[in-house]
Amino acid sequence: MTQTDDVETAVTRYDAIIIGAGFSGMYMLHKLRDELGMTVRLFERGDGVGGTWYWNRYPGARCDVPSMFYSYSFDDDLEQEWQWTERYAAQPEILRYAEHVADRFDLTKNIEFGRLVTAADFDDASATWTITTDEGTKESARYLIAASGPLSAAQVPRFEGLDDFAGDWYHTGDWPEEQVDFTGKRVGIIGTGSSGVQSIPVIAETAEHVIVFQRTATFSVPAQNYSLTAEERDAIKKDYKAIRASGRVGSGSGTPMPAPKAFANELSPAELQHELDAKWEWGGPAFLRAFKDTMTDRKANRLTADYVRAKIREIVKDPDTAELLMPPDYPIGAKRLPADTGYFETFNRDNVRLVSVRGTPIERITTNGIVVGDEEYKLDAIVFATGYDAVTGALNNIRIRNSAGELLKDKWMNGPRAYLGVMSAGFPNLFMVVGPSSPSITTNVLVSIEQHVEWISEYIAFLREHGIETTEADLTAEDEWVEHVSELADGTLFPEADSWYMGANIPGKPRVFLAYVAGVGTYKERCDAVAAAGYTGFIHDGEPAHSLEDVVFSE
Ligand code: N01
Repeated sequence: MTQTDDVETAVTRYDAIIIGAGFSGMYMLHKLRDELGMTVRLFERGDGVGGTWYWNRYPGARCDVPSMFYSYSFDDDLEQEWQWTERYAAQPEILRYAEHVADRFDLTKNIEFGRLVTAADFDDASATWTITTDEGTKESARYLIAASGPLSAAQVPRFEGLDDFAGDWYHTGDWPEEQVDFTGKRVGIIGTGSSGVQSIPVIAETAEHVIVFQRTATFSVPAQNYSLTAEERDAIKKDYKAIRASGRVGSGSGTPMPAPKAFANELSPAELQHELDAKWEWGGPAFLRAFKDTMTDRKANRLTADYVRAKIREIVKDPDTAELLMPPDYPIGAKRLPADTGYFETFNRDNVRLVSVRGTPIERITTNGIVVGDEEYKLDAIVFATGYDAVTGALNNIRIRNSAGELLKDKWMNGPRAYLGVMSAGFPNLFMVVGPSSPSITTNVLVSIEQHVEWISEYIAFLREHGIETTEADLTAEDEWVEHVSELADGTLFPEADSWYMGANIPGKPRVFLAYVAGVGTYKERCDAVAAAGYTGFIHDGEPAHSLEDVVFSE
């Protein structure tokens, strides 16, 4: 039932409020409203659906998971009717897909666009969350679902003088809706992660001059993108369920791709070369699966990294530029590996210059451009491809407070803590989709989103059926989960790089690995076992849901 309370500030009560109309929020809305018959309101700061694909309109933006699998699987008709045109769709096509889904399931009637949720407060007595929006309006619900996205809080470094810059500046993750024309302009691009790697080659095609300010040289592999034929699409669609399922088993990322055949030390030099060549030709993140131990063994990883370094030397004609582009000695893949189209080749263009800001950081921004060391680089526009306050940023930007007045942000001061990555102890009835310490960011996120949404909505159905008003994570279960997630990460090379996976890109952010790395299949088994045992590790209306002894996390 939806009702309006007759209180000072009108508060509309829903069964659930969802924050964010990206792929997580849209599916959650569909599930709760259409399958559980709940009253639901979704708040979205943008003026349309699509989440990350709404904001990331920068030139060259496209996914790095094959689109046939970077798409929902929950509806047979939807998956059969949509015709992806490229192996890796570009942003406009992915956004059209999100809009199509919104139309198909009539989602927008329950979405308030252009409304930023600024605060959320839980009241124990009524077991409700009340959210406040940037317009000062308040609405409440039994459940609050944070579908605010792991990569949505854009990070613009606070360079002195930015406000004085006379040209235009942009962040790749907050790109304007209207087309930006760089024709005839001198463009400075800061950042060489995935967004920089995708945008630099495309911007260089029209700009008069591009200056790339690189702090850490990146590894990158060719996406090997191509147009899909009807035959290719049909072949997958004929067997869609089984092919998708093959990507979800065991330690999978959720994307069907060729499995590594062997550990690196089991292969001869010729076999090593052959495996790396094959994965380079295959394209994209599969490159990290040349060997079974690429992400766990330093030697296997170095072989993989050196292969890319050799490719850079081969592609980039000017030896000094090639040396500057050489990634330093962090494990390949420990920072998210970009998939590019002509990235290294772009540095052979006459209108592209690479400036290393590793030893000599950007000093300040002036009216005319960027100052590094003694030189002022004159620019008409600056593109910040400087990334995100990942995973926790969007949540921490909302003042989330429990009945005792404690803030989630304070609880997470030394790193995020969440049981199964879905709920944080002390914050009842607040579910997170692809939250910290879930597989999300290291997987095909669409697969992780579907699993989370389905698990959470089944849990909510269970709570409603059993007349349970509040659920919250048990602190012991949460501690054990966080420790388990951290042990898994410590068994890999991920913690060895200063990456956003580790929170290392944000000054002052605690260094904690933000994801569960044992794969979507194993994670799903864990979540399903918890559900089957009666939601062990959660507290229902103040009572433990089940004995914690039923939950075993260690392998
Ligand atoms: O951000 P990043 P991103 N001075 O954090 C540099 C997803 N994504 O937006 O490495 C100078 O990776 C920073 O330097 P350093 C994907 O998961 C996917 O590119 O910290 N430089 C780095 O080079 C990805 O991983 C796709 O030393 C500064 C860059 O900015 C995630 O989003 C496409 C600086 C930031 O790289 C984030 O990628 C795009 C400073 N003060 C994004 N501060 C697909 O392909 C930062 N940098 C699907």
